[in-house]
Amino acid sequence: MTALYEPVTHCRICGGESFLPVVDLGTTPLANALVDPERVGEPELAFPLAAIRCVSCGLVQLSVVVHPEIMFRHYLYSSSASQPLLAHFDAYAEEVTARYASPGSLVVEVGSNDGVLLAPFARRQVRVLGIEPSTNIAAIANRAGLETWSEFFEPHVARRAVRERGEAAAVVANNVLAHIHDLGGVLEALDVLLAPAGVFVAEVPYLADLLAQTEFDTIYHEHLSYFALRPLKRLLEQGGLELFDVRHLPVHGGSIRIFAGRPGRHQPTPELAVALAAEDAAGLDRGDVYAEFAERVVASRDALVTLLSELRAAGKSVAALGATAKGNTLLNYCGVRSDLIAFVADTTALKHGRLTPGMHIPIRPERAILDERPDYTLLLAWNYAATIIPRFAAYIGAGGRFIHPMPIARIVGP
Ligand code: DWN
Ligand code: ZN
Repeated sequence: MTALYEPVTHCRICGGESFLPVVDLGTTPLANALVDPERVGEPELAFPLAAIRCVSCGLVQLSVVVHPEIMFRHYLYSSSASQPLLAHFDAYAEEVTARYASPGSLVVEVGSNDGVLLAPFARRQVRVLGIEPSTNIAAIANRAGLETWSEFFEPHVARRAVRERGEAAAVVANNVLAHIHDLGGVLEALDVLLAPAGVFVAEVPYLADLLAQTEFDTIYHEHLSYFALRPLKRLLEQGGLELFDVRHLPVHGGSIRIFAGRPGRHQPTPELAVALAAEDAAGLDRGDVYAEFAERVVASRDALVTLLSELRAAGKSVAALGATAKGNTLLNYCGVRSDLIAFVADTTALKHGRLTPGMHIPIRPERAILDERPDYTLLLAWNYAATIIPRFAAYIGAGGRFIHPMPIARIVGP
């Protein structure tokens, strides 16, 4: 791929060439391309942001693929900045170790970010290796003693891992399958890397939740695919793996953790059959389900813009919490600039002092909410509302209120 982006002409799972529209969010900058204030006059890269659905296998996907080197070589999202993820990944490592690994066996993580999951595996005496294309983020993991190769997960990287470290008892991949265009290459690499009884464990945001909760903000250029179980099952089978278990999790607005292995190695669970039946019943193959989703997206945008405009007219101050990737879809699609939101607070040091892409709202440390006490705070990290709101009891006690934007903007609080 040499151009900055390419249109999708063939489905990345089944090769189908026929697509139906799902939703069109306009042309937006990259969700994690935060702007240096000194370069604010320079043009920003912006790309079409629309989701389409493959008529043949049902995979919902973006209509374009932006070159991964542009999006992922230097990255500003660090998993460890989100405190609730630490407990999530500790429990994850516990489960995978108990079921599939033992002290000394190898666990490889694809898209291992700053090592937030490698660390709890390492604490359980498992040998770990991270594969993470972002050089700046991989360096954080390496500094912490968690060996991480700054690479995309490709067959030649898997061959090197086997040569140098041996076959893997488990390969884990969290919130990364959606970022990868060449899924066939991932399956090929897994075939190289997994031991005969090895297990592939992946977490992906679940399409059924995205649709049911109108989570349109989770659509951005990094997320090329929006997975349901049926297309995933097909993808795995094409690559010589069998889906044998699944768990539905609340993380990131609703995700699934899937388990796959070589055919016949692991008994398919009753939970998988139940989840597949529930998915079939949800109508993910029905056009009206998507048409109604697209209508709710417009209504959600209008409700947010109306609420923020009314608050401004009433002289209220408004900030936001969480300089999230999804927040930048929301702000750009809704056209929310610094006249409506004064600043965005975030725990990630790498993001401080920069401006949000497109809308150019300044990003400040999280304590700015407590220092400035805006009348209202828009939760751009709404997926963490259950932990953020109690942490800000003092802010609420002093009269501050949060706005939850999903599925439709509403003021939350006592
Ligand atoms: O797939 C992806 C997901 C998993 O993570 C990526 N492509 C990028 C990223 O998406 P996101 O930025 O929408 O994810 P989060 O996890 O909602 O980001 C949380 C952001 O909010 C971080 O920048 C940290 C910040 N934060 C905060 O300021 N206070 C988070 C919490 C929990 C908090 O209390
Ligand atoms: Zn397809």
